[in-house]
Amino acid sequence: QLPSSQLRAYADAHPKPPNIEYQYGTAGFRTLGSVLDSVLFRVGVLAGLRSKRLEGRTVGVMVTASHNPEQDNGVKLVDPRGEMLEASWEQYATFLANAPTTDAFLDVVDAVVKNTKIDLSRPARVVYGRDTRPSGAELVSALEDGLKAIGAETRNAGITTTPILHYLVRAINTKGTAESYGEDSEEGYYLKLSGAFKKLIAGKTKPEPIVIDCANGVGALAAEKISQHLGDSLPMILENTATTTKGALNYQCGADFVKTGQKLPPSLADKLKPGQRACSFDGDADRLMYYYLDERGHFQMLDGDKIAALVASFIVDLVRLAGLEKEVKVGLIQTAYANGASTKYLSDRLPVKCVSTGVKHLHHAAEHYQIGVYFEANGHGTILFSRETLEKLSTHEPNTPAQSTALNHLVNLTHLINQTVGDAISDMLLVEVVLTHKSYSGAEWNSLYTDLPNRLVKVVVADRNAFKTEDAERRLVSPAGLQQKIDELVRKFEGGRSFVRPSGTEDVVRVYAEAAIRAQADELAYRVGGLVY
Ligand code: 16G
Ligand code: ZN
Repeated sequence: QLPSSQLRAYADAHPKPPNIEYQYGTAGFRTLGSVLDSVLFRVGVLAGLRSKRLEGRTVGVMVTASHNPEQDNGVKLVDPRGEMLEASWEQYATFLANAPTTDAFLDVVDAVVKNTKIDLSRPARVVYGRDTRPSGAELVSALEDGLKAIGAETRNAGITTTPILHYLVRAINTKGTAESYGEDSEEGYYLKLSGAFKKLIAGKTKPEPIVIDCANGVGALAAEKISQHLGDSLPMILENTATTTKGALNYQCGADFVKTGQKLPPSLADKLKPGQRACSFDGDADRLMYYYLDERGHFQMLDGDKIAALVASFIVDLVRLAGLEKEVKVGLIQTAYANGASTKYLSDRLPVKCVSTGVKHLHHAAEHYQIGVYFEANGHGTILFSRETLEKLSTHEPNTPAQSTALNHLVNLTHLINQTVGDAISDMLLVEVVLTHKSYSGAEWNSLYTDLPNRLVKVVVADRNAFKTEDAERRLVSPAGLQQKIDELVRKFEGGRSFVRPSGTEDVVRVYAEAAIRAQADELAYRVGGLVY
């Protein structure tokens, strides 16, 4: 039986504002922090229900709006293995958030319980964390009310990165089992990653210091801690660490700023020496962008596609060197935003698949390989090792010292990589390992392939829901006739490629175009934009 008088009393304290329609989308709920109180309360209740449905396994709640402006906030749920909330539950989240009154809300709770056959006598366990946003503390107390209302056992992970929260969820649920993911504490995370990193670079030339733009967000705190664990095995220079300065979060810095503007954060302009490696995290440290200034002082960006090219090739080589290429198939997952040059480069080395935008699509597709690598061009990505692969790596008998070394590296990589979700810190350490092993500078890494010039524009349209896509968002099925017009236009541009899709996070339609030369990519984007408008 639901504790309905208790639920009602708490719910009355967190009324839904009228005239706002919330949606649990690709990135959970995300909007202005000032209108999220009722949503956080209701997400607390939902998290409790989700855990009860999963027989008391711990679920996670992360309060963040990632790379969005500081006044925004958001919330998303994490399932017990550390992956995103099962897609079929997104609609329950949306229904709950939009119930106009307490009565309506209680009705939706009842419906969810019936629909998903929840045994309410089961325990509920929830771990939660938040980023550094000023609205975070109050939103967390609304969340806590929801968790109390449903009677959940809770654990507060405090101010932490999104990937650390995902790590904790998995570590808590695998504690004491054969699949233990590590100590279920933030310290456990730092120990796991730094330990694996040190083993992977043992005996190699120590990397030069790396400059890290922490986006003035929670990544600054985590980078500081991992840096203490790494000591001189990876010297770091931390920039944009003003986590308590109002208005600083993601402002003119961070991975999204760099990727969208294809430029350096102004705050780094005087600090980077030519050739020096630098990278940016986003506001919750789950995206990573690398870059450097070339000898002429020009900005050179190494985005998620370049990271994929670097690390996927490295893994393919290690699997071959370990003598496992027949048993362990490595695959790569991209989205339509992947630069065409990266797809070409990677297709020569391993199977490449294209899926719709959004981590859940990439993650699920990657699970179909023994080792599945996925990266979005925006810098979010990770590598998944299937259960059999982990077992094979731990039991395989190498025939030669070279095989043994490669096998050891693979095993250590499974500890270095945060397999629950993209993780700026873990991905940065992974990149540093590969660069160290290959003795690559940024320029050598960059020369693996040359990006095709590309342009992304947003177009405000009357109704973005009128735009429907197929073929992993690469073609439009509606509005009728539009795709043919795009095709005709694209044919006129050498190396041209363009696609149109409705955004899942903003009320706009996005147009992507690439072509053999810069001016043509720009022109194609604007002309396709003209067709859409
Ligand atoms: C969200 C997604 C990201 C995707 C982006 C696309 C997650 C955790 N994040 O940030 O993967 O690239 O949305 O935004 O799924 P758009 O639909 O507005 O282009
Ligand atoms: Zn993020």
